[in-house]
Amino acid sequence: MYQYKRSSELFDASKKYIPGGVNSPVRAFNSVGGTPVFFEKASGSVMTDVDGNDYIDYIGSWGPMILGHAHRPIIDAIKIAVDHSTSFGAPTELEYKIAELISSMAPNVDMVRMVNSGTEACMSAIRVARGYTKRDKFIKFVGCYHGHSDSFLIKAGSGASTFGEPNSPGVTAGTAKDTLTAEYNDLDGVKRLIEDNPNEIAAIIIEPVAGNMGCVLPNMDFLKGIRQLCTDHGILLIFDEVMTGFRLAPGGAQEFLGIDADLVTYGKVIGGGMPVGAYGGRREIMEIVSPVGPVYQAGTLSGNPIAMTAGYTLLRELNDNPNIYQELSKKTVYLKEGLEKVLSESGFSYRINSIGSMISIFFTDVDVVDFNSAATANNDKFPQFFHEMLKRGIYLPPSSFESYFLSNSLTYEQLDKTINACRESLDAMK
Ligand code: KE4
Repeated sequence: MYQYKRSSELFDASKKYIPGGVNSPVRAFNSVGGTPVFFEKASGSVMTDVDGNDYIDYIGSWGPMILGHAHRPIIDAIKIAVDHSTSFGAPTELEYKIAELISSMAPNVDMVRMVNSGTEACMSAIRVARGYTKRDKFIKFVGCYHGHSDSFLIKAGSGASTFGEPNSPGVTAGTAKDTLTAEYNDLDGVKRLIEDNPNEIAAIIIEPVAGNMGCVLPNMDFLKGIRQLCTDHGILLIFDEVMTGFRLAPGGAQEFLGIDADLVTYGKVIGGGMPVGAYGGRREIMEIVSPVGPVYQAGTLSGNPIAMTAGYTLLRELNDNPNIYQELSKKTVYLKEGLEKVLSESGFSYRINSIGSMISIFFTDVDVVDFNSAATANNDKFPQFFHEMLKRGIYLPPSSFESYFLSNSLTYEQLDKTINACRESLDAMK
């Protein structure tokens, strides 16, 4: 039987020095209740907590661990790099090599700038779009999360929506006025915003596959529609691929869905678990970024050699072995079919959305296509399910507004264990 004695002790101790005892809100288990599990180590698809309990991991550090934790080639490469200093604050050959590799993998990315988080990537992309178009406003979608920069905390998804404070204190009215919001998959809503704000909108930023309201798929006519609207109105289409980049395909959602973006933001996989974000796009746009152009953006640790080593090692393996994506997709389909079977026999209302190696279970009887439908699943069923799975050694994201991420280190035996744990958990919930 799982016990969380040491996690509880550490949680109590941490709350004295860290707000909520965590360095990112979703980790506090506010949405599911109970004590967050503190971890000590992980390898492949198994994480071990401070009480010695093992879990099959479906968070993967929120996306980076696409080939599993402590992936040996990454660890070995970092061990070599770290002996040559942990930071130079000056250009290195590796930064050129990873930029060249990203440009070869991602469509429409002639140039890329490294930053240190997905938030930094998205806020920088908005600034570039504003500088390039000389317009102030941008459109985002309710339930999409682009990091915690002020202009995004307007009906944000992910932690903010779970947190119940869609408009975070500290965001000024002056900032909020330039952020327009539409419903995901609602093309008419976007058209109305463009008509109501003629020649004022610099960008539309979107998660091409949403992961911050749970996994929500785009209607392809919607996605093609906003692409066309952007082209017609001189608006830059920004794909926030912090989750989908290098996960759905080597070329991310642009390749997987066949839609061209004007700017793309990255995070998570690109750093192999180290703090890395990036934004990139066509040369004509990216050359307005300092020091070539006037749009300023900078970072002490941007392109950090250890982070670049981890990211480059991972991206090179993904690029050299595209069969990984088929293997990941097969495992995700296998898991989804297994979960469908046990959920369909459980008597509980549910939906499962999945694409590539992203998947989410929603305890609702409506199709989940946007934030409002996702919110119908934010009920007492998910917390019960989460904890029943946790004590059976399955570690899911602690919120119904999150996508699960599969890693290619998952075995079919672990997938079967997950499906069986789901069956037992649903039985225990009756
Ligand atoms: P970071 O600043 O957390 O590296 O990236 C922000 C971000 C931007 N865009 C998308 C699509 C994202 O999913 C994220 C961050 N994702 C969350 C998971 N929902 C990170 C987990 C957390 O906030 O602790």
